[in-house]
Amino acid sequence: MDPHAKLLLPSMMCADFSHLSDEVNDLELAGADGFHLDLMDGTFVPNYGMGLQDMAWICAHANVPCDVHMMVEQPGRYVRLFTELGARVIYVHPEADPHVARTLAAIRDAGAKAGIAINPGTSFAAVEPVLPLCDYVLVMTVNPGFAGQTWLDFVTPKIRQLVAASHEGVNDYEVVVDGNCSPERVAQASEMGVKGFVLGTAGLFGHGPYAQSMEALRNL
Ligand code: S6P
Ligand code: MG
Repeated sequence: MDPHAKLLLPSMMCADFSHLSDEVNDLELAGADGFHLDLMDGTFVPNYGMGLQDMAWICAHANVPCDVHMMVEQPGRYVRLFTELGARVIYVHPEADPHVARTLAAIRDAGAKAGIAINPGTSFAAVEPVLPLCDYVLVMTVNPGFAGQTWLDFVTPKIRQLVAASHEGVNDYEVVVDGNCSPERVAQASEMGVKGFVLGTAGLFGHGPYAQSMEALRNL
């Protein structure tokens, strides 16, 4: 596989749940590299989603890996639940977990890839100590909880810092961005060295045939 290839990850909270099976098939045929599954508890973020049954169904039926983005308080409680569903990556927010180092180690111990997801207001310095424990770093470019928001420009310098530190010394992780990944933003972030893109309403859903959008994004 091309080491510079992008990871294109449809955000399934944006899918049409009245045709979930077709959505999964169509997105796979269009070249999705994995599915991004958002879990929200109504406390860490002011929204609820996705249903556990829907997440389990997608994990069981998908032919590509599933990544779980836990926007919940004390995410360590649910690591086993999602590794048992077969998640490839489990992302936890350090803002929701006073023992995030322990949780990241538990994710790896359970056989999944460990990820942190970072709120727009959380600095590079705040997560630097735990970067050696991460396989992926998910940079939120919007405040987590909702699709269809605007990219926050003040996050861009932090993306550069995280990319610069990604394969340096004891660090070995890939940077993924989540929130308003439009074709313009994907092109900019890719130029900066970002590997993965969570695709919602800005770049994939509601823009015509998935294969066409995905091919255009991949070739940017
Ligand atoms: C919610 C969640 C995200 C969204 C995605 C939507 O914060 O973590 O994964 O589903 O960001 O993308 P878009 O293009 O609608 O902003
Ligand atoms: Mg997400």
